[in-house]
Amino acid sequence: KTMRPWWKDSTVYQIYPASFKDSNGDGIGDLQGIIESLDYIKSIGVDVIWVCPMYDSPQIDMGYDISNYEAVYPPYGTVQDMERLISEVHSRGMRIILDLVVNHTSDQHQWFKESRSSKDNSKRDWYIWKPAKYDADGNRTPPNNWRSNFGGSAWSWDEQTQEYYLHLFCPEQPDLNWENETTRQAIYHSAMIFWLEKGCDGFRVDTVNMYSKPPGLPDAPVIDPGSQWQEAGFVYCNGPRMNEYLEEMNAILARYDAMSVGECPFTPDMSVAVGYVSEEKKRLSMVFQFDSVNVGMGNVFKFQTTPFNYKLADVKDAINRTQGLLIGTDAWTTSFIENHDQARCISRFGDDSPQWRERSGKMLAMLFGSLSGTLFIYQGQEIGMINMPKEWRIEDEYKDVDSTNYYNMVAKRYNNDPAELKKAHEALQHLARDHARTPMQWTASPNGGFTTEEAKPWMRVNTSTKEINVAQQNSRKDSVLAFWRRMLETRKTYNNVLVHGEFEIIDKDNETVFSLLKKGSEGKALVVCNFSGSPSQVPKVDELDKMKLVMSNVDGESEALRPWEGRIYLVQ
Ligand code: TEU
Ligand code: CA
Repeated sequence: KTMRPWWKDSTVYQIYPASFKDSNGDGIGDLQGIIESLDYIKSIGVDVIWVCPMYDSPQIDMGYDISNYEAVYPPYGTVQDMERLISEVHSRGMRIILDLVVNHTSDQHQWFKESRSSKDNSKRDWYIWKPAKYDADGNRTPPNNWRSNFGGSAWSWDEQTQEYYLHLFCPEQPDLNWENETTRQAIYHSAMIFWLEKGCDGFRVDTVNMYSKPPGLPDAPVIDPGSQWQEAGFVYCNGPRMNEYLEEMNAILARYDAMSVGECPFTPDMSVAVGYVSEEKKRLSMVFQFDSVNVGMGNVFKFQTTPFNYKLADVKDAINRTQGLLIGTDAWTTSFIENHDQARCISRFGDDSPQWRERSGKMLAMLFGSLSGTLFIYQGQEIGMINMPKEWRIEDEYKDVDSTNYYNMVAKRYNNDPAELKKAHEALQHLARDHARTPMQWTASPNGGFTTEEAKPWMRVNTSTKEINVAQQNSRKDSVLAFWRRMLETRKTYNNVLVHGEFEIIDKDNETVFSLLKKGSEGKALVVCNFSGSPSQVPKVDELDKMKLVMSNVDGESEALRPWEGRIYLVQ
């Protein structure tokens, strides 16, 4: 057997600590809750867990605003609990990766407090400070027109020192200045080495391609003439020093045989992505590209879209691009369709009505479980959790700053115009990050077994927990959970085809059936997925008669594909 890095053949299970399992009845998930659930996680058949930020934080952006890399957010537990979690994961033969959030810190981090204290503080240059500009009327304006990811200008004015600082996300998330060598070393020691020394096996690297900013911080092209602030992702991502920074980080990770998976938005140029994950270049183990999860999102604002306005061809193109990264290169990639920033895939790409939600969920499991690269699944995806009920209120049942900022922006911009507000609400019902963040559904009881029945969960439990929950699915052979377990076994059995095979779309113009071939060193697979609520035909494939059906999400034989049916055929 060839020596392959351990992370290539792994499946990763992502945990969102606030919403996974509350062990002490305060309504907030915690590390002890994760520890108590490790046998369940192991039973799914995954190899690695990824824990979203559990660091100390004011929680403006759910822990992606870190005030101390070397401490745990007290409601989640302590550093000692993390040490226990790491050793409990290892003793079960699994690995654990943490979130590395180092494009920015919280404004409550000691580093930023010092940086903002005066212009001549020794940490002033650890963040990105610029003087104001003035328009023709003498009004103060930010250094450029960049829009923050959560709306508004990406710059905030600091009264005390009379300069602007950059924040690509919330004002409470100031961007670190990676050009400062001392800052980089501090980041590496506090955010990486501290946890690697404790035994963590690598990192999911947040916004990995934003650290190096373009020289001169040029304006973004105007695509939203109605606003001062413009989407600037294509301007500030993948700056000139990215490769250098990644090589520095990788040198540290290599000492610990640790993996890295970098989040890589705004990277349409595949050669840039390949440059990050080429084995020879030694920069990152793999990246998350956004092609698939962005399907159906608007260009100016991601929420500016009509729900379901995408075509199956868009999904095919997206997967074709990201799988294509492996062809003829020494690169590695990922397969995923959910995470804590995305709505539930059944509600977006399947059919979440009671009639079809399990079947379409299994079909999506089959599609993404058949792609090459390291597979990532998000908590609740394995039981087919769906979006929050439509009638939930933006005012209090949606919690994410991304959702509420967008809704408030629309209200202001269109003077509370009911038609515009309705459109925004519908987009949020479809795409908000909140849908992924409702508590994990363990049982059929009103709080879903996430916390005690007396407790008030920090976010309301989806009422679907009555029908969609771990307890019920554990005892059913035909559940989504049972299907995922079989899928992950099949992925291991046919590893050379499903994990490492070469991807090819066939019957590309078919508007209802997604058909793909995977060619591995020891065989070939045909995967067909019927993306519709009506019967469809299996495409004509040369060797179909020689292939054997290894998996289907519908019982019994049938020539035609039944609604939302998926099948995997194999020749060896
Ligand atoms: O996300 C970064 C990112 O590029 C997005 O997908 C982001 O969610 C979107 O632009 C919001 O409209 C990462 C984290 O995954 C996310 O949860 C954090 O909010 C963000 O970084 C800031 O740390
Ligand atoms: Ca708790």
